[in-house]
Amino acid sequence: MTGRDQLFPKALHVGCPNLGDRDRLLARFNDILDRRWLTNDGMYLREFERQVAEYLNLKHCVAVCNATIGLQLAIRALGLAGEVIVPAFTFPATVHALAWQGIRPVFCDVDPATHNIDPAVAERLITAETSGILGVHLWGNPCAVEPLEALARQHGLKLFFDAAHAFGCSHGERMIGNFGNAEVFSFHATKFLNTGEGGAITTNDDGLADELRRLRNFGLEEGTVVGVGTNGKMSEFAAAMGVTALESRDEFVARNEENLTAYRRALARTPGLKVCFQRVGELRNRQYVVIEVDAAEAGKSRDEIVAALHAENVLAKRYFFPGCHRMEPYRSMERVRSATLPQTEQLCERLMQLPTGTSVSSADITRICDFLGRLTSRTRSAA
Ligand code: T4K
Repeated sequence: MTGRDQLFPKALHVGCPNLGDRDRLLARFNDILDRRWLTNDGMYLREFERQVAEYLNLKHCVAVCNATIGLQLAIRALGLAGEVIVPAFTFPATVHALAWQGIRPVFCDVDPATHNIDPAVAERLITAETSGILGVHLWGNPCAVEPLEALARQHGLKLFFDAAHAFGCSHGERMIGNFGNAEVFSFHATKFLNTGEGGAITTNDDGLADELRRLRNFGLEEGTVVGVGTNGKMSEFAAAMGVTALESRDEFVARNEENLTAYRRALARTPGLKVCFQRVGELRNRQYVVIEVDAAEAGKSRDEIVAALHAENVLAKRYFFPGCHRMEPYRSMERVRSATLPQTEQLCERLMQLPTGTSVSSADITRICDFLGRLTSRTRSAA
């Protein structure tokens, strides 16, 4: 550091956890200790799964230790093989889950309006080797679900979604969690609703849910191993955090909405910085404040702005840079080397995320945005 005062003496993080009521959480932790039942299909696990299924209005919630394992279980339970079409504009976990199961990811470009997989491009990527499509509801915005469902039906493909960002979001009349063959949520500490580490697979398919429960628990069915399995279980402590966080979910969303509105207002006159995604008549959790930087207008690149924010202890993120197609082992794969993903490239270069959640106040946002205003106007007046 330079020795001068930073804008924030204590760092402001993207992804600082939202916490439910501490007293109720500690009472539940005590209850778990008193019962001496810490994991393996415990009372809190069952209650968390029941509440999630009820909230999302679906048949089965299979809670797991994280979304990455959840994706792997879904891939295996759906019997995927060969190639799966997936966006490169996502967190590496989405793609690693495929590769971990021996599947070749085929990267599909995204729609710049939603940042999600473009069904028209996906259609052109289907080959005899394709077994499925894995969409990502990035930032909690639903994928183009209906065109993807039509595509999957037409070509006999499995369709499932990485819904890591989309807990509490809806599409049309239905909650995310109900689409495709299965959907996978993350309850990692940085997510809108968290269990420390955690995730869940949701489905309305009874047979698939049974298989997922077996795979999660070493392939055991009523005490007998009936096939290969792994350990994907969620502990009672994580489930109790989930139950407690669910009680505060409306408060979390309200804070995120307020914060987003504050950013929108404060940045309205800052050229080159666009707050993405307007209000829509559907539920959104607003877990991420996504800013698109137009370097020509702002007079500074996205990376320069992020570096300037970091110097002030505002730990903005560059999700998702670089795209998965630019990482090993994917970038050396033949089909990836020849792929062109112009929209993905643009977004990887232009997006940044600013802090939000219950630990961020409107006064914090005013200071961040005033700083951004000064930063960009300084550049413009110097030009
Ligand atoms: N699919 C998608 C689309 C995803 O975005 C993710 C995860 C997954 C699948 C896989 O889900 P899980 O298997 O994790 O359930 C973070 C998270 O670790 C990752 O879960 C998340 N996506 C990704 C978008 O963000 P990093 O590498 O940015 O983590 P890190 O350690 O830099 O933390 C982010 C910020 O949060 C930091 O500024 C510090 C702050 N933070 C973090 C933790 C853990 C806190 O303030 N408190 C905390 O406890 O990946």
